[in-house]
Amino acid sequence: MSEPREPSFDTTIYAQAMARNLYFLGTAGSGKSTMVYAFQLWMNSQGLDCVTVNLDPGAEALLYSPDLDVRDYVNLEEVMAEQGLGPNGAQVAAADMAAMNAKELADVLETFETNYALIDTPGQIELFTFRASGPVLIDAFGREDSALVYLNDPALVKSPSGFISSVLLNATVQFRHGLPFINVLSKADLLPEPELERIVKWSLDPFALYEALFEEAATPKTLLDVEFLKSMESIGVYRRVHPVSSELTFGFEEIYSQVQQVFEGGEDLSKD
Ligand SMILES: Nc1nc2c(ncn2[C@@H]2O[C@H](COP(=O)(O)OP(=O)(O)O)[C@@H](O)[C@H]2O)c(=O)[nH]1
Ligand SMILES: [Mg+2]
Repeated sequence: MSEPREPSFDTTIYAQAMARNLYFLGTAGSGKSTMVYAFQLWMNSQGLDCVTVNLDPGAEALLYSPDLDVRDYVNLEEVMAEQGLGPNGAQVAAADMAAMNAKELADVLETFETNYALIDTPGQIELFTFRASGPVLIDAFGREDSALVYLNDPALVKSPSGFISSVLLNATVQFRHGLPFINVLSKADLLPEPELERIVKWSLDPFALYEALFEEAATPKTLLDVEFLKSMESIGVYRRVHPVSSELTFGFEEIYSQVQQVFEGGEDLSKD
């Protein structure tokens, strides 16, 4: 069994779709697919038009019915059987195959008359972020009209050092994709109110995070965490997190307002 080789992609930029593309990214299980579903319901309840796109060839049971679905182009089971790959190798090969279908997917996306495409990305963040396939799909769908919605998992950000790890990871995602970035704290319903407030405060005030780091433990690693934090702050990737619960439909107004600021400087498309 051999490691799948990354193919070379034609980097010609395809025709751009009209919709604004929101890519939901985050670690496995951070709540991307659930948020795409819940955000679509919320947008529709506000009279806002959107479509959903699934870019995860390995998605098993989705709550929403994607308007555009990569599984119609790439079948993970077939990739495993035909290429003799295990589940991880097949995910990598399938991500590359999704990118090889980028033009076809973009052509379909372009036919939707809608304002927003809510785009669900593969479970494992590295597939969309570190293989060429993510950027290839973003280009095909129209890079100009794109933003990232990054989901920070409460399981990681609830400790001060975990919060730093999450900032490092989302900084990597920001560098890799170079797109406007909306920073979400997902599954906010799982955190008691004081804990939620503490995390939001850390995201607004790095000094509060320094203090919490030293309260947590003062080890040689703490000093490293502080150095990481200082550099993230100085390069401008340290951002406020916006709590969201897909379970309780909480926080979506704020995400939508962030989206509008990214694309319109605040103008509301629903008022057209
Ligand atoms: N309590 C709670 N659970 C959530 C929320 N969003 C997602 N989940 C759960 O988290 C798990 C992973 O969600 P999923 O959307 O599949 O994550 P993905 O891998 O990032 O697409 C599932 O069991 C979801 O039911 C939320 O807002 N609140
Ligand atoms: Mg998912």
